[in-house]
Amino acid sequence: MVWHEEAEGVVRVPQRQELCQAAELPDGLDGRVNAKNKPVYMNPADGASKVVVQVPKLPKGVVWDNLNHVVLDSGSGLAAATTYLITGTVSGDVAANVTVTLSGAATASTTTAANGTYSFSGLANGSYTVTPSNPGYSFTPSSRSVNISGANSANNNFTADSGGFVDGAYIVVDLLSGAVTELSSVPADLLANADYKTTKMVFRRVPAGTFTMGSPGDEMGRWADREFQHQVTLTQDFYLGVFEVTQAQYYLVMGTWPSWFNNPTYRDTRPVEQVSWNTIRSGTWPSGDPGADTFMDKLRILVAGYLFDLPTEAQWEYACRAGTTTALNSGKNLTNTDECPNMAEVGRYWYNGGSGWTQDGDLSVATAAVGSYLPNAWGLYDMHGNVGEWCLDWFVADLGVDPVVDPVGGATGSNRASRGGCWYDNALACRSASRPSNPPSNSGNILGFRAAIQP
Ligand SMILES: [Ca+2]
Repeated sequence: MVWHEEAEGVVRVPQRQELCQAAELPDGLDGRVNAKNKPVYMNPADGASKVVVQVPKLPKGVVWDNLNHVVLDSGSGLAAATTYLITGTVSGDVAANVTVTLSGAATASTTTAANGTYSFSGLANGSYTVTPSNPGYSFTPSSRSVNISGANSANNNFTADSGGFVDGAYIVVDLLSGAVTELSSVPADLLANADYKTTKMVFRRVPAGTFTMGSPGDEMGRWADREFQHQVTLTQDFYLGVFEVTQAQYYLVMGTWPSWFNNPTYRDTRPVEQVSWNTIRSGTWPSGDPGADTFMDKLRILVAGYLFDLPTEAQWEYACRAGTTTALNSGKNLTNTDECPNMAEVGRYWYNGGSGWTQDGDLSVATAAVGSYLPNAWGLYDMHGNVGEWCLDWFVADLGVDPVVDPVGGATGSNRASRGGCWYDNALACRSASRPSNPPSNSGNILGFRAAIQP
């Protein structure tokens, strides 16, 4: 008697029917049971070849589990099952793409499927802990202890709670009056009303949380010596502009039009560029307020009571990713390091208008009007491409692999981090993990910024 077994001692028969007992299944055959309770084994690579066999009773010691798999145990007299499954579901405010980690007798990590299900297989008897995590969400229970002792463990379920974050919390600053409006959801006319790109600034609350900064070793186009993956915990909520700061917004704060792409017909909703770190922030960092007469200093004076500043580099990547672990915050990876249709969806870069750049050009070339491409899951636009975005940090190439809390960059340095790539870049430079930097006095037409409100 030969059983079709997988490595973990589980026979997969996807209907709760009786088990084929005597058939030896050729390699590569998958099984199902037809309406007459007869299993039909069909080679997925060759739908025409099938084998029909008889269905006897389940023998002693063979049981169905909750996944309609047949499990052999030691009482069967057959091959003993030596490994097991832990399965469950995440539901509530988020289900798909939640990270679930396993610790204890073995360690592993997976992500939930579109319907929230997850599974760990190949587990020996022992004690395990299962913990879900997703930026911005809490889970009930926060973890589960699972003891595996001769059987699979199913229904290890969790409920996710956004804490209201899905509905968001927004701050709208009116640059003409200095008035601030706090909203529980994004303005319905965010894209249709040009005020939000000219006379007002819209900030979204970004929740405290933990994420993996850097790129996996197999990410196409990665910068291997400066994208080491490491866990970053941000302990405090902050706010981040949903758009890059535009030329009109910059004018209302600073009274100047410094940008290279300065055609008056198109300039208002374009991101400001040719602005150095020293001009917009200056002062000292990793601690200290913006310098006098910088953009951030003047904005703090115009709108009192809020700590307007640049984001730290870790805040920037956390917000850019919005829970994704892929090269782009759409959940997609690159298909080509240079010209890539997935990049073309999420921002202006060389191959969807950048290469046609002229100083007097319209919005179809060089920089795009902010908000012209798909936002990420947290409603932030142009994190990929358009203009590179200054961050607070002194740039440090090697951020290491150890977990860190509220990182603020190097104590000193020669360059400040400037993230996200720009209209002049190819796709690889615009990835979530890509880490350009520039001297703080640089003010090229590829560099702009996005304002944050620090806690
Ligand atoms: Ca950008």
